[in-house]
Amino acid sequence: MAILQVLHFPNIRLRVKATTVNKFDNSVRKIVADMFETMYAAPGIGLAAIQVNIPQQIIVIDVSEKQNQPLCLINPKIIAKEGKQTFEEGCLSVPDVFEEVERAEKITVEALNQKGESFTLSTDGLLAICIQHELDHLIGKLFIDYISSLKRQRIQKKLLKQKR
Ligand code: GNR
Ligand code: NI
Repeated sequence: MAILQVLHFPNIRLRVKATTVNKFDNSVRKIVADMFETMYAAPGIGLAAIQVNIPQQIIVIDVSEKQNQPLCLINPKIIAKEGKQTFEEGCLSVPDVFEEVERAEKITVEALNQKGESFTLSTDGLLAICIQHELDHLIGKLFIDYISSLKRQRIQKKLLKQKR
């Protein structure tokens, strides 16, 4: 296993669209294992492969307090949404920035697990927020895209300054 480097905004690699996974071989298992290790080490409650420069539709999540409920979603699709909730979100790719984002309250998502088996999950609360945040990553979208462009520009300035 290995801890992978997480890309930071405004890296353009965070803006690519992930491709679907068609083969469930050792290389996918290795990516998933490394992503879990990277997410737990960060620590974070979710990670999309895009964030570690792997543009494939792979997500790992664990919103449990004890960080002992790993969830892997491959080629995920939201098939139902209901209601609205607002939460102050953060992102490993936008360090030290927290902003309120409005998302669906309840969702139903269809995905494949690491073995390539299909499953459906209906959920709400933080898990629903996290899944929606991660699905956005798969289409090159970040939570700061929901805030004003002025605020986003300020964040970009700050992060570029830190990088030097
Ligand atoms: O660790 C994370 N915390 C978090 C908090 C509120 C809303 C979403 C998240 S996901 C984030 C990890 C991450 O960047 N995943 O892409
Ligand atoms: Ni994120």
